[in-house]
Order: sequence, then structure tokens, then C-alpha cells
Amino acid sequence: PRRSGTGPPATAAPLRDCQLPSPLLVGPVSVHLSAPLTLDEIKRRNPLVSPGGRYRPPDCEPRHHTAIVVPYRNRQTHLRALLYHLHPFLQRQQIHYSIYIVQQWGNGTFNRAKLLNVGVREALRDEDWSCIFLHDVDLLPENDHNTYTCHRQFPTHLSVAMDKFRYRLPYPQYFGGVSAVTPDQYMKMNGFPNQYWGWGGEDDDIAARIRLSGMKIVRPPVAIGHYKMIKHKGDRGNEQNPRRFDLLKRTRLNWRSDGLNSLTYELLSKELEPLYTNLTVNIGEDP
Ligand code: UD2
Ligand code: MN
Repeated sequence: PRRSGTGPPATAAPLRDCQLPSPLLVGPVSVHLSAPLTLDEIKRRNPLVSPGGRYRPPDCEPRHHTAIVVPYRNRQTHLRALLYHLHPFLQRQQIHYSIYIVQQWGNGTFNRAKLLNVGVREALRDEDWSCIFLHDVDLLPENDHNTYTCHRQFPTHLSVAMDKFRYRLPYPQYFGGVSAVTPDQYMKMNGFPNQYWGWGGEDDDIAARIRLSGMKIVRPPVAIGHYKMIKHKGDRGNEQNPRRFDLLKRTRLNWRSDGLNSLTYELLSKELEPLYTNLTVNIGEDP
């Protein structure tokens, strides 16, 4: 019988560990972006996803437990495209997972890194995740051999080859797009900066923290880390942050005092939607 919920089964026989690699993988997939489906249709295509956007392989014991955290505001069509692609993608990888959409409340300047901090903290309240993914809403993975799991020792950067950068890494320290940390790695680097309001810089700050806390970045092969970014303009409320260069000069001085250990926010609501957990959060305003 299929176990329900996330706790250990009461009477069911233990499941065998999922095979490695997953026999369900197909490799490269073509990602088409025309006319994303409605949420109802996406749910119908993913019948085994339970409220909150949670999933566990039904007939084997998963080896990986991954929370996907998406910083978000006002990107409905991108969100639908992401859910449409990511649910089947993760199920083919036979991972136990959950998708968290961390929605910034209000019209203040957007703060991606702070939303990611909130997502990590809230996700870890739910479950002892072995891996946490930090995922832009507009990036769609194009090869399911790019597994959504963590490296034991070091943070991972997954989106190494995007169509927007002609399928190359734009610069060696680049850490934007899609990345992953274990809870231990996250604590070691004191999480992410809270002070980057507006577009840019926060991903470079995160890359610097990794180095400063004695770790390095690992990456999948370029042939596998392919992503499509849905084309978009800059959002209102997320204008380029003119202070990003000054902030980046201070990462070395600030990373120990700004981050996970200085995070404050107000969780306004948490809803278990059919395809994702929606966290609406007041993260304050650019002072
Ligand atoms: C790049 C990086 C991204 C981040 C950003 C600078 C890539 C592929 N990604 O993205 O990781 O470092 O630069 O901050 O290079 N968002 C909303 N609503 C908004 C604004 C942003 O949901 O109004 C979220 C959404 O998940 C989006 C992400 O923030 O994907 C990054 O913002 P972007 O897509 O506008 O920036 P982009 O594509 O230059
Ligand atoms: Mn983008």
C-alpha cells in the first residue's frame, strides 16, 4: 500500500530504496513555452502531488529530500510554466520534494536573497530536508540528468548553461539562477544577505560567502546543466540596485553579521495550494 503523509508507515512493509540512477529519466527534453496550462490542468497531469506541492515516489524509498524555494512576486504565467515542467521532471528523478513559493507582500523594492532566507527557514520547519534548491521562477531545466540533489560538502550551482547566455557560464563566479545547499552548508555561510534591495549583486554576494566560509562551488557538466529562461522585461519594483557594488566590497566584513542570524520577517500566511506551498511574507522595506 502507498503510505500517506510524511511520517513513517505504521504497518506497511518497508519500501525498497529507489534505483540509482532513476530508471524514469529521459535525458534532454524540449521545453516549449507557448500557452501554459491552467493550474487545474497541471494538477490533473500530476495526480500524485499532494497539497502544498509535495510528492514522494509511490513504490520506492527516496534517497533524496529536496525543498524547492522560489522567490516570487507577480509572475503568474512564469509560475504556471515552472510548475508544468518541474513537477514531472522531479517525479522522474524519484525524489521526495516540495515546492515553496515565497511571495513578497506589498509594493516595496524586491529582495530576492532575503526571500530565499525566509524560504529556507520556513521549509526547514516542515521537514528535515537534505537539500534546498534556490530557484528563479523563470528558469526551466532542459535535461533531467541534472538531478535536484545536493553535493555532500559544497554548494551546487545548477544553471550553468542558459539559452540567454548562449549555453555558457557568463563568468566563473556566477551563481545566479538555480543553486542548491544542504542545511549545514547554509548555516556555515550564515545564509544569504538581507541587504540587497532591487536587482543584482545578491548572487555574487552568495558566491563570495561560499568562498569566505571555506567552501567552493560545484557544478554539473555544461552539457547537462541546460536551462531555458522565459524572456521577460525588468519588473517594476525590482530596478537595478545602485548600491550593489558598494555592498559587494563589504561582503568580507559583513557576512558573519548579516544573513541567517540577522533575519527578521513576518509570515502573513501559509497556504497549501494543490501544486505548491504559498508563503506570503512581509520582509520590510529598503531602509
Ligand atoms: C538574474 C539571475 C537571478 C538574480 C537576478 C538579480 C539569471 C538566470 N538569474 O535574473 O538569479 O541573481 O539576476 O537579482 O541570471 N522575481 C519575481 N518578481 C519580481 C522580480 C523578481 O518573482 O518582480 C523573482 C523571480 O523568481 C525571478 C528572480 O526573482 O526569476 C530574479 O529576477 P529576474 O528574473 O527579474 O532577474 P534576471 O532574469 O536578470
Ligand atoms: Mn529572469
